[in-house]
Amino acid sequence: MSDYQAVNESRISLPRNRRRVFSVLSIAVVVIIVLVGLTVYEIGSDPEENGICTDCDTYKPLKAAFTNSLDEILYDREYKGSLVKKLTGAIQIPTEIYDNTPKPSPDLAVWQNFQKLHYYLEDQFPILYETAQVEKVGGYGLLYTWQGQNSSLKPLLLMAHQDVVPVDPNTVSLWTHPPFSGFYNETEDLIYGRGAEDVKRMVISHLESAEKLIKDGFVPQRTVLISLGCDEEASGKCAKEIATHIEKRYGRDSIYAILDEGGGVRESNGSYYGVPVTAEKGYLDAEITLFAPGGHSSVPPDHTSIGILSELMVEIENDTYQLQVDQDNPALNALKCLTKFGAINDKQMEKYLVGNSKEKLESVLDQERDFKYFFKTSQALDIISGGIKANALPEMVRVLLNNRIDINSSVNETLEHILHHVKNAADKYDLGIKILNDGYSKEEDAVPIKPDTANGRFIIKLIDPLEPAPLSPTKGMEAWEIMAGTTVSLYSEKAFGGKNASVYLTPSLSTGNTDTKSFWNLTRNIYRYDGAMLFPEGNAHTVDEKTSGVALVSGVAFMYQFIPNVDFYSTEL
Ligand SMILES: *[C@@H]1O[C@H](CO)[C@@H](O)[C@H](O)[C@H]1NC(C)=O
Ligand SMILES: *[C@@H]1O[C@H](CO)[C@@H](O)[C@H](O)[C@H]1NC(C)=O
Ligand SMILES: *[C@@H]1O[C@H](CO)[C@@H](O)[C@H](O)[C@H]1NC(C)=O
Ligand SMILES: *[C@@H]1O[C@H](CO)[C@@H](O)[C@H](O)[C@H]1NC(C)=O
Ligand SMILES: *[C@@H]1O[C@H](CO)[C@@H](O)[C@H](O)[C@H]1NC(C)=O
Ligand SMILES: *[C@@H]1O[C@H](CO)[C@@H](O)[C@H](O)[C@H]1NC(C)=O
Ligand SMILES: *[C@@H]1O[C@H](CO)[C@@H](O)[C@H](O)[C@H]1NC(C)=O
Ligand SMILES: CC(=O)N[C@H]1CO[C@H](CO)[C@@H](O)[C@@H]1O
Ligand SMILES: [Zn+2]
Repeated sequence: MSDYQAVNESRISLPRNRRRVFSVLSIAVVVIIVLVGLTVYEIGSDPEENGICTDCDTYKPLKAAFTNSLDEILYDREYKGSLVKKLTGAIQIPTEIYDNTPKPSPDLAVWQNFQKLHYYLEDQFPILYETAQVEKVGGYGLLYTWQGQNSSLKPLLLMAHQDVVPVDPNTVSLWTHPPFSGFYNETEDLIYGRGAEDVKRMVISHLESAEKLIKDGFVPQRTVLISLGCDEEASGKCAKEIATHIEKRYGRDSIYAILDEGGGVRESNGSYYGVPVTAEKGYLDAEITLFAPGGHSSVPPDHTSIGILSELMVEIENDTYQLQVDQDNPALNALKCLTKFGAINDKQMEKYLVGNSKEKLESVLDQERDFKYFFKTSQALDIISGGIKANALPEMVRVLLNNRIDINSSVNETLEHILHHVKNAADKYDLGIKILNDGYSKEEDAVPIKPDTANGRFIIKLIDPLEPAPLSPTKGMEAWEIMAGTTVSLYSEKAFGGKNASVYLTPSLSTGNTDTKSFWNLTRNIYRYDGAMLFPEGNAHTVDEKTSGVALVSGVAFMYQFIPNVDFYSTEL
């Protein structure tokens, strides 16, 4: 998953944070008892849980609509070996993407790797390639259309991305196994390599589940689309073109549901926790540049451009965003479950999560760096440059402020917050202000806020502004219920050993963004979830990235059940 859309800047390794977040959140649990009803299942509440953190749900298993190969997928050693081979082969093709990778072109080595991957996938999934239409979109993006029988039903869309973050050449020697060797240690059941977890495992599991279903004679009513972006870890342009293509073909609001990378299933203390991500924060990089007259530094003004910008930065950092706990925030759900099951041993927070003092809860959460940014906008000064010579006054100084926008806020509100401080500085030092919106690079296109003066001007450039994602529907909504019921059925009855384990689901929030940011026009039912058993120490984006054989087979098993279950249980067009 990517964290980041800004161009030309070094990446922040969000997925590492995010893993940590998941590793905490995904232990979140739920308790509400299932009432068996006339429909597939219904949700009720467990009276015993009154007074404890209860924002956790358990669902009745959906009887699998199609199970021909489920046991083979989960338990056949030979099958697993062949599946692992498919993944390691994909890892061996280094589809690295850089922030400054040029546009897709067959002449460039970086893109030739994507072409290699395409040939490889065609070779590995012959039945799917025979059955589905496979289109190249947005350069090296792939869109598979596995046509359903009934074209009046909205297609189901599975997403993943082919690209991986680059391996820093200085770290190659630190890897237990070379990053593009795709080494599988059967004793550990671990597959090593860049992309193992983020997210070639899902590329393989999407394609494999379709391949296997077709081979087993399953014919979908609802068309199944699989979208594989080619630059999710950079700008996500590839997936954006796929989204536009789908919208042109099927129209707005034309997709039944989307499943993409994000959350999975965790095992803890003998129970299983499914954590679909139903919310993503917004994003804004504000590049603030101060231009001021140069001159000899032996006769300086009292405050050079560097001094003025420094003061501004101190002011901005001193004014953090207000934390607000909104009942609709899925992170609240997750935290309640988490605390209840002892994954966070924070008695004070638990007390206020259960209690009804919103202010106390907010003030307690605001002390916790691991959790507070689920409930407020973050701001981080990440890049700085300016000044070129010891005896010359700096004519230009620039800083980049990275913001992750609270799901209850907006790009506008974030910009107003920044602008407030820039205005104060501009007033104090008599400077002009202009705002340069995303997509424009020329200063003459900038929106003037305050006229330039002889002292200089601020230019605030907005890079890749993105509003917070719409919240995806959860409890009681058909697509969620099918996803939840399939998870419960898989983990309580089949994986691993059919132990009648307890299975809980909680929605969750991500502080980073996935390719789904370009797909909001197509459906509200966007779930960043693949039903696979997560490998918590997956090390995405860093040294020794790895996934487990269990994650791989469980992901295939989930999709192998989910696709037919959607066909069988959905009633919405
Ligand atoms: C397609 O699905 C709709 C909705 O379930 C149904 O009314 C219609 O009869 C189906 N058409 C075919 C050809 O099966
Ligand atoms: C596989 O993992 C086991 C257990 O960690 C280890 O002892 C063994 O050396 C590993 N094999 C290889 C080839 O790395
Ligand atoms: C930080 O903000 C507080 C008010 O929120 C103010 O009292 C304090 O002086 C500020 N400090 C600086 C260094 O601006
Ligand atoms: C783990 O499960 C056992 C048995 O179900 C239970 O008694 C115990 O409280 C659980 N531990 C935690 C931390 O939830
Ligand atoms: C934010 O929105 C308000 C209300 O629509 C508008 O007046 C204002 O100009 C916007 N701010 C910026 C910086 O665009
Ligand atoms: C599974 O567990 C539930 C309670 O958690 C129990 O009611 C049910 O009888 C169990 N089923 C089997 C087959 O053990
Ligand atoms: C979504 O729809 C809006 C309004 O029609 C359009 O401007 C936008 O480009 C669409 N988004 C994508 C990613 O195609
Ligand atoms: C934009 C938005 O969703 N605003 C909401 C933020 O939260 C407050 C209080 O919970 C709501 O009143 C706003 O509508
Ligand atoms: Zn990814």
